[in-house]
Amino acid sequence: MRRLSGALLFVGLLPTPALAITSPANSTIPHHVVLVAIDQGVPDAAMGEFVIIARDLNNTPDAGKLIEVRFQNCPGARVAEDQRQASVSSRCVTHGITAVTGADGSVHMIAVGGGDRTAPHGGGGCAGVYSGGVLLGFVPVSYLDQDGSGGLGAGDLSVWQSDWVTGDPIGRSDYDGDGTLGPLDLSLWLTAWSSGKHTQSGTPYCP
Ligand SMILES: [Ca+2]
Ligand SMILES: [Ca+2]
Repeated sequence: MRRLSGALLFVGLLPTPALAITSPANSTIPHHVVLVAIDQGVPDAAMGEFVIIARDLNNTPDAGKLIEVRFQNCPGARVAEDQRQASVSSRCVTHGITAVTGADGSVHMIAVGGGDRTAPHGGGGCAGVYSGGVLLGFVPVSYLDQDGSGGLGAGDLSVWQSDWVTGDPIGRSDYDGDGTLGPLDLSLWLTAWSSGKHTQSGTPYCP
C-alpha cells in the first residue's frame, strides 16, 4: 500500500501538459452561413465557403481542434451526408459538419445542404459553432436550395418570395445575413442560380 501511495504521490507531482482551450472571445466565427447545393458533385465555394479561426486564451492559434457547426436547431435545415470536401465531414447525429484546424487555427468549410419547405421558417442564430466542445457562438443560416430537391429552381424561388412578402426577418431566406429580406437577398439567389453551380441538391441528407 505504501509503495502504491508513493507512486500516486509521484504521479501527482508530474507536470501536466498544457491543454489549450479555445477562447470564444479570441476566436473568429462567420457572420452567417449559407447552405449550398452542388454541381457535378462540387459545392459552390464562391457562395458558401466560410472560415473559422480558433485561438486559445493567450490568443495563440489553436491547432488540431475539432470544429463542428451544428444545424440541428435550424428549422428545416437538411445536411448532406457527404460534404464533398476532403477535409469536411458530416456528423449526422447533430446534423453538423466537422473539420480539424490547421497550424494557423483555421478551417475552411462549405456547408452542403438544403431546406424543407414544409418546415416552419426560423430566424436569428440557430447553428452552434464548437471548437473541441467549447461553444464559440451561434450563427444564422440561410438555404439556397429551399425545397432541398432538384438543385436551384422555381420551387426555391417561390419559397423565398413567400418569405419575403411576410415582411419578417426569416433566416432561411436572408442570404446576406443582415437580418432583413430585400433585393440583395434575391440578387444573391439569382446569382447562385445563374452561376450553374447549383444544378443538383446535396442528397442524400442526414436522416
Ligand atoms: Ca430546389
Ligand atoms: Ca438580407
